[in-house]
Amino acid sequence: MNRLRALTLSPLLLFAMPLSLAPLAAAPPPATVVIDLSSFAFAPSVIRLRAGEPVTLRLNNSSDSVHDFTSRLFFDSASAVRGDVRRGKVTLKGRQSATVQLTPAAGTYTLTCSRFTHKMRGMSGTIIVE
Ligand SMILES: [Cu+2]
Repeated sequence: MNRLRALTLSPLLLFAMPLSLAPLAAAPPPATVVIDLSSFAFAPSVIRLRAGEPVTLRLNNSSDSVHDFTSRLFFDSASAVRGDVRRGKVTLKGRQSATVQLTPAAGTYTLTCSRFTHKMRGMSGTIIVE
């Protein structure tokens, strides 16, 4: 209570108050997981998600080359998939980003880039949903 009173009495801290109180006032937004695609890696290469909980995947291609985020079983078993997923694959041109929203199903899925030789050069990973 004293702390709150101090906040309201100080113009400087008052300015900062909406930020500090925001987590209490608003419902938590759907989780967002950011995955970086580069030549030749996924970062993180192990992606952990919660089964049955909606999640937003933010895919960023930080390279100048085309890469894709391919996990056929992962996308096929997920529900409420929104985004540019085609046959288990999201393709990103150089420096392009994409957002996919879905509700994942429990399982362990292989993640790869399907571009020629990219998997053997390091573009593979695992999606663990539990
Ligand atoms: Cu690639």
